[in-house]
Amino acid sequence: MPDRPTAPSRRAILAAPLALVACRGEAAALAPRADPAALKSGVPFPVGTCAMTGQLADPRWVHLATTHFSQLTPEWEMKMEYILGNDGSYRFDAPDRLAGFARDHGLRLFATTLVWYAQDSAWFKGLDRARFAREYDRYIATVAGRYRGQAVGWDVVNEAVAEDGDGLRTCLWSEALGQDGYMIRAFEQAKMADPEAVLFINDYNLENNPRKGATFLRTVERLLRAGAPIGGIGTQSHLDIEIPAGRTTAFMRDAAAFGLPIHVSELDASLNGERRLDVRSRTQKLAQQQARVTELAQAFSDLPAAQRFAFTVWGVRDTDSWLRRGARDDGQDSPLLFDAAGQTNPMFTALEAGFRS
Ligand code: 9MR
Repeated sequence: MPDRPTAPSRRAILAAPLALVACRGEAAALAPRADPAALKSGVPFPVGTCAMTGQLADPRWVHLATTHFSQLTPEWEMKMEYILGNDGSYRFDAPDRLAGFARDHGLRLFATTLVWYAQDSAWFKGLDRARFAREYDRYIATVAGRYRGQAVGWDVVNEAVAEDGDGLRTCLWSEALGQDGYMIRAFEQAKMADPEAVLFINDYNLENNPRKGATFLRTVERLLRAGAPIGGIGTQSHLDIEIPAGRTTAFMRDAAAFGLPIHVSELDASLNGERRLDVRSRTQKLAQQQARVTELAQAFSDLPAAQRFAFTVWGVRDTDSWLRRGARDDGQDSPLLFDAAGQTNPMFTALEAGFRS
């Protein structure tokens, strides 16, 4: 049997959630389910979520995370902001706990992130050129090396493309080591530190903004040509539910052309768009969210088996989401699979439908 199903038609993409509703009845399809079958069961690729140590003592979170998911990404405690102190010291207590939790519960560990424009360091800024490069290498070698044999993959470079998709971001790392240079170097160092891990370049808005998606893929091509050992493509998929049908499928097709494994690395789908005057009902927005999530899951499921690295949802319950913290939190947004009480949202059913179609 071929492992590559034929690509779904645009009509099938549009019809999928509707068909589901027709089959099961609208109320049944959308009603919260307290104890649904495990999301990961019967899905032929790892289904991930993210975690922070603060959640490990919450039995409801642990139940949901270990029942429905088979892979875990530390949400922030394996990043430089946690590991590297202002004096250049390293700390690994929290990331080690998360790695231990994954191991103890039979979950694959995926690690993020080694180099990110958004996380630089006052300590690095004080170093002369030669020391900067040495410490950059040492950071990657130490951190990636520590989880060698545990982490199946790393986001080596995160969010390198400019917000509007016009070129690359300038950051502490690019200024010291060159625009492509800092990325190539990071991949080379990570490869030496953990030769078995799949090394990802990861970014967001790649489907939401086709210009950014194209710049990202051109960057991947250029870095591969320069010899960077990129092993996979990460598309975060913080979905804009307003994008037209077909856009996510188109990006997935373009990304798949490299033949590399693909990771949907941080799916969430906020109900809050940019519209200034939005009179749509919550039901309408949820339907739009479901359609886009089903499309993404279907586009991923349609990849050749060897390219389906994992599909990760960025949090468990709505209230676990970064979108429900601080100034962003409107108390209403529902960007994830489970509500605050741990019952399924319609998005759960939409994801199931995409995985199984
Ligand atoms: O959800 C993450 C949040 O808890 C952290 O405070 C923040 C900074 O580390 O990162 C958030 O995750 C981001 C991810 O690492 C990269 N893409 C965007 C995510 C949401 O901001």
